[in-house]
Amino acid sequence: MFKQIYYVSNHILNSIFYSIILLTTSTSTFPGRYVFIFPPVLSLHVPPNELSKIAQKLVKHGYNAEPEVVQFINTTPDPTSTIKFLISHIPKGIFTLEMSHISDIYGNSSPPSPSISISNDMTGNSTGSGTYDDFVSIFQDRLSKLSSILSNRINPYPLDSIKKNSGEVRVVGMVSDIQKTNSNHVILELEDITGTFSILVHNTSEIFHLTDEILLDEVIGVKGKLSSDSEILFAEMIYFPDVPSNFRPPHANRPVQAALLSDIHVGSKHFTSEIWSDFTNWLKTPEAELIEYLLIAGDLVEGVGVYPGQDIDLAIINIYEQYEAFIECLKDIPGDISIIMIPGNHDAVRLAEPQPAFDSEIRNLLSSSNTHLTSNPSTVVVDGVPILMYHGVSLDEIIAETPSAQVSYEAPQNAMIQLLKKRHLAPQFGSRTRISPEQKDYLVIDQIPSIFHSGHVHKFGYGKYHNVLAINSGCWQSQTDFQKRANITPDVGYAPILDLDTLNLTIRKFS
Ligand code: D5M
Ligand code: FE
Ligand code: ZN
Repeated sequence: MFKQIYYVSNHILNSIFYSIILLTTSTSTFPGRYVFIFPPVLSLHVPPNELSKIAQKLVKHGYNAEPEVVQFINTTPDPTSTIKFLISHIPKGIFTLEMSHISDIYGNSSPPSPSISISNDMTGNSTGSGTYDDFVSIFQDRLSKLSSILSNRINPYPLDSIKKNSGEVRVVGMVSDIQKTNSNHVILELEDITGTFSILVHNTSEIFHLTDEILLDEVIGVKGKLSSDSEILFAEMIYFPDVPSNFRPPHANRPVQAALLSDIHVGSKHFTSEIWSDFTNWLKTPEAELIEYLLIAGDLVEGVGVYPGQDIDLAIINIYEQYEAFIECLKDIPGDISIIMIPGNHDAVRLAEPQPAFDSEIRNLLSSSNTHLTSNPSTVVVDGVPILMYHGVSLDEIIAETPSAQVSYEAPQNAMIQLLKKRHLAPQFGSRTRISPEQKDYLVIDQIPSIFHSGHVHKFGYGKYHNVLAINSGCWQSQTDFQKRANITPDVGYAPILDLDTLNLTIRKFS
């Protein structure tokens, strides 16, 4: 736990007030950043961290642990029992717990949790009232979590003490400004809890291409040399919080499968009901007998009033009737399959992320013995396999702002991989993606998942990054007039089927 003065730059305050404007308006246009000037220094308090409590318990038993292990323990229903279970199974002579040990232990024994556990569900826990303190808390939580990941790797100096050094220094901070100089170098402004510092990335340096990937408000690390007057740092290395390249994704210890879907859009004139029926009929065949889980990453229904003139695209104009029609679609799914669902931007919840899993009226409609509703985002652990579910609204922004041709609607998995590198689901604050101020930042990717599952862009794609499988599962809605005008050809009727024991993917396409 720490209590300290947090230096908040004008940039963050600008974003805060810009976001208040976003949260209190329902316009679908996105004007540029506003400029406000505020005093720089605030006093804040941070609540004790669950993760540090777990780390302390492990230390009491004589063990250290990788941050990912602590995060994993935190996602289990009863962290104290998990710690006892792990300690009783860890081989003699090992005193630092790594994720590989966790996989080995769970590979040989049953996990001490039910086969579905959901972490990070913020439904009913929203604390965001839009006050100034909420905005500061969410930034402070983001900075503290992401800088602790980086600090373990590069052992940085606090930004306010850099000038006392000379030669090589390492720093970690949140990107509060990005400027191109007249000579085409990039100057990044970083800030931490002690102050700010300017970093110059020279256009001839080997790392210059990385500046294309950097977004405002993400947390990065930099190693470099100080200028002779110690006023600026010349970057030689840039570090993202990232997924370690040797990450070993937890897997199930029995043959069992999950189907990953997204963007059903029931209620739209373009919902492809016949293709859906082909899929649900296939679920009843022997080929699908190992499927025990169905995960849906949002946009369950088409919604109402989502964009101007949406009425002409609606087959069902009442939102409750849309959910009733959606439930009829779910009834075609065999009853022994557990269905886990998060909302998307077309669903009947607030647009600002994290999005809670529906109000009570719609929860009552959707609830049944085999359905599980959870917030967007959530990490859902099925048979020991952590699956990060995020609808994917920020993917539009990542695709628009990343110059690389690799990051495009044709390869949505590459935009998802950018989010994994940044360990944050919507890095840029106050831009297109709306973010609700909460005491903690639910959009930080705390626990590294085996699978990262999104939708939203209506394009199918998958790819591995440092052993994490990123999957965007397309949609069940044929091309809308908007998409025709924007030249978007949606990928309809894809059902990626995941083997939870091998983490192999089989693609089923229905038409
Ligand atoms: O989003 C489906 C995809 O289409 C996603 O990439 C956003 C894009 N889209 C859809 N409607 C619009 C409008 N009106 N403006 C800009 N981009 C849009 P979905 O969430 O299913 O609507
Ligand atoms: Fe959608
Ligand atoms: Zn969407």
